[in-house]
Parts: sequence; C-alpha cells; structure tokens
Amino acid sequence: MEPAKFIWMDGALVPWHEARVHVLTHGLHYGTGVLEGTRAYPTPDGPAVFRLDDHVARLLRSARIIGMPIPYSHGELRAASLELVAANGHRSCYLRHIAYYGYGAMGIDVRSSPVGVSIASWEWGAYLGEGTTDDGIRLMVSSWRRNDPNVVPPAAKATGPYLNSVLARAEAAAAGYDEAVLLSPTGQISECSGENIFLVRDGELATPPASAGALEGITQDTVRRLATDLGLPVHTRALVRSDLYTADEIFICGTAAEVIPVRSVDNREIGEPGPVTRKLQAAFAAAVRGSDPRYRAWLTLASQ
Ligand code: PPE
Repeated sequence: MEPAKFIWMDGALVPWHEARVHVLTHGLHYGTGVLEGTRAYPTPDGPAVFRLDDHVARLLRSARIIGMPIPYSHGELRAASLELVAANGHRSCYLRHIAYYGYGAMGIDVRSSPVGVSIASWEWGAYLGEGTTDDGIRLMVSSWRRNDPNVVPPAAKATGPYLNSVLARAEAAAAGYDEAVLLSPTGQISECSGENIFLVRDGELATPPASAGALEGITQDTVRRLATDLGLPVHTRALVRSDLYTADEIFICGTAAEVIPVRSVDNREIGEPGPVTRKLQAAFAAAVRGSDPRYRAWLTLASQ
C-alpha cells in the first residue's frame, strides 16, 4: 500500500505514519469496531466520492446494531471524508472509515473504553488482481458458513466478524480459486468474502437478500438500479447452491472489487463474461465517473 499524506484521526488530519493506536486497544483484542469502504473517482469536475452519504449512513447503522456510540454526526463524518480526499490530493482513492473501542480498559465489557474514529484514504487498484475485470474470476463455494444472524449480525459491517471472510478467502486461495461464496447456516447463497453476488438466468437478475446473511451492499443497490434502468428485471430473493451451477452469467460486486465477472464455480464452467455483465460493468463505470447525468446525485465532489 502506498501511504498517502494524511489520515483523519479523532477530529484532526495527522501525518500517515503518526496515525497509531496502543497495543491494548480494545478493538484489536475483541474485534469491536465497525467499518466502511468507499471509493472516490475522477470525474469531469474533479475527484468525487461515490454514494458518500449512503456509506456514512451505513457506518452509523452498523454502530447502532452493535450498540457503539459514535462521537461524530453524519455531517461531520461526511465533511471529514471530503476534507481528507482533498488534503491527500487524490484523483481517485479508496476511503476506509473505522470506529472502534480504544485504549482504556481490558475485558469484554466495553463501557469503559473510549470510541476512536479514523478515516484513511489510499489509491487501491484491482482488488481481485490485475485483469479480473475483463477476464473474470474462478469462484468456489466455501466450506465455511456465513455468520449466523443470531451469533453475530451480518447486517453490521463490523470488524470482528470479518474473520469469517478471512477464513473463506484463505481457503479459496489455498485451493487455487480467486474468491469464495459463502452459504448461510440454512444453505442459502449469502455473499462472497468481500462482495455481493448476482446470478443471471434467461435475462433476469437475482441477488440474495440481507436475510441470507448478505451485507446490504451499496454496489449491489447500485447494480439493481442500473439494471432496472437498462430494462433488466432484478429479483432480490432466496437462492441455493444449484442456482450457481445453472446460471447463464454470474458476477460479484463491491466497492473495492467493483463489478467482476465469474468464469466458473467449483470448476463448473459459466463461461466468458456475458452480455448482461458487460452492460452493467459499462453502466457502472459511467455512473461512478460522472459521465452519465442520471446518476450525478450519487457523486459528491471532494473540493466544494
Ligand atoms: N459483502 C461483504 C462481506 C463486504 O465486505 C462487502 C464490501 C460487500 C458485500 C459489498 O458492499 P459494498 O461495498 O457496499 O458494495 N467489502 C469492502 C471491504 C473490502 C476489504 O477487503 O476490506 C469493500 O469493498 O470496500
């Protein structure tokens, strides 16, 4: 990772290498934090953050789910994000918001731990590897199940539960695949380690609901809207493993990954990236770069 100049930490911009925490930070020991990943893209009017308000809102929702008080308002976090992108002079970047229980007390009871909030930004290229946007990836069904909503709620984008994703991604990498898709405890398709998933069959799209343990993805929501505007029917509904094997096309999507075609699942060929996936990739690229006026409201210029 290339360091940027500044990180916004607890209310101020600090030099990248000085944005440190103590080794007894509560969140390091118990995974007690919530996070966001957002991207800024170059647009004709300068760098703009894509769906910033939706990302800030989800961070605050995640905090509410885990009962963590956030010492900043939506407006303050929004302004800090824009200030950071401008101060770092990025044309495009990835933004990582994190709120966590900090240094002060050890033990499971969080009540004596202060809450820290930071926003970092850096330039992050192809998340799943060079060439994957064009060529697609090989997916496997993980032997790990997605977190059960009654164990740790997947609706909160929380730090600790990412161990579930880390296990699935490591298993996939060790077996020679690019990414893993996880099933819910009851066998529904949930999502990938860091992306939501869409299946295409007979010209219609289907994506799993949050009730199958999938994060309410902002890219997933973007794709739903883009598909609808392209006249493609989209269903958010329960899907099972065999649906993966009979799909005409599959793609996965997330802020870091963007829209990535899937070539095969469990070594069963899906094939070359198909026409629906290609159309949505193009529509997404136009929306995030400000070249489609219909989606301008999703962009917030960094310097305003
Ligand atoms: N599911 C999971 C588990 C997930 O982590 C992400 C984002 C998504 C779905 C897609 O959500 P959205 O970004 O709102 O479309 N994963 C983030 C973390 C990546 C990382 O490795 O860190 C991301 O893409 O920013």
